[in-house]
Amino acid sequence: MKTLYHFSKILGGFAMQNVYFNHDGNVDDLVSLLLLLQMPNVNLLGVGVIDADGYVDPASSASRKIVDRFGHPDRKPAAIAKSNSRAAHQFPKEWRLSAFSFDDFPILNEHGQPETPLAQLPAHLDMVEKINQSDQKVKLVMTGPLTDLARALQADPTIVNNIDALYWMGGAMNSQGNVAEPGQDGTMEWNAYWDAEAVKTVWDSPINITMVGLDSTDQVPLTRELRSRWARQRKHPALDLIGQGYSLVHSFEANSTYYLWDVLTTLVSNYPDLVDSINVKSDVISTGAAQGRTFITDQGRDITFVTNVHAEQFFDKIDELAKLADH
Ligand code: AGV
Ligand code: CA
Repeated sequence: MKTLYHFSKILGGFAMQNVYFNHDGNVDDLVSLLLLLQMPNVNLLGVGVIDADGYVDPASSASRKIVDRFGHPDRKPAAIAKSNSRAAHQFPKEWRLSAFSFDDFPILNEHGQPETPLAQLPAHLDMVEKINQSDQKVKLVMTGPLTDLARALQADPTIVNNIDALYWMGGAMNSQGNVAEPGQDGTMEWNAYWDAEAVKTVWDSPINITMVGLDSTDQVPLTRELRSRWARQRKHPALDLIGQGYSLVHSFEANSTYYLWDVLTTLVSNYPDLVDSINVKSDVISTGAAQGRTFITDQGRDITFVTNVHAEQFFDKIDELAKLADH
C-alpha cells in the first residue's frame, strides 16, 4: 500500500519531498515560507521560528497567518513551533522589529485570529519529532542560526539517519562578513555569529550540508528595479505581499544593504540549477574575535558551497512560484 502510494505520488508528475523549515522571522525568512508553501513537490512537515532576526512572537504569528492564507490544504504544516533557544549575540533591535509590521499586514489579518496553531513542543524538539515521524528522508532548510538543529542533534543524535540534507543560509568563505559589532573582527556572517558553537556542532555531524553564504547572496541585492518588478505584478496577492514585505527594509536605516539571502537558499533547496556549486572542505571558528567565521581548509569536512547565482532565472522562479498562490 505504502509503495503504491509513493508510486502514485511520483506519477503525479514528481516525487514529493518532505521538508522541515526553521527560520528567524526577518522579511526574507517570511517570504521564504510563503514560497516554500507554493512548491508543488514540497510537503512541508513543520516550521520552527527562532528568536533571532525577528521577535519570535510576531514572527511565529505571521508564520501561522501565512500558512492559513497561502498554504495548500494537502501539503501545509499542521502547526508552527516557537523556539526557546537563546542568542550568544542578539541581532540589532531595529532589524528585529520588522516582524511586528509584517504580522500586522491587512492581507494576513482579514480573517481574524490565525487558525494554524502553535506547536506543543519547542522548535528543536518539534524538529526531532517531525524528522523521526517522516516516512522518507527529510530536507532541512534553515535561514537563521543553527541553534535549534544543534540542540535537536543533542536531544536525539539518531535524527541524522532520516535527514537527507541541510540547506543553510549562513557563513562567508571570503572573510567579508556582515557583522558590525564591537569585539569581533568583521569576518563572519550574522547567522553564524548569533551562535557559532551551534555551527560547529552541525559541522561536526555527518549531515550533508549545502551552504549558501554571503559569497553567493551578495549577487542578489534588493534593488529598486526588483521592487518595481514586484509592484507591477501586485495583482497577484503573493507578489503584493512580497513587495509590501520588502518595503519594510531599507539600507539607509539598517546601515547595510539588504539581499535576498534566505529566498535564494530556499529556492536552491528545491531548484539547485539556479546556482553553481562546488564541493569544498571547510570548518568554522567557534570562539574569540573570529567566532562564526567559516573557511575552506583541507582539514575540514565536506560541504557543497554555492558560488554563483543565475540571477534572472532566480527572479523568474520567485514570480512563477508566487503566482501559483493565485489558485
Ligand atoms: O546575514 C543574513 C541573514 C539572513 O538570514 N540576516 C538577514 C537574512 O534573514 C541577518 C542580516 C544581515 N544584515 C541584515 C540582516 C539587515 N541589514 N537587516 C536585517 N537582517
Ligand atoms: Ca534569516
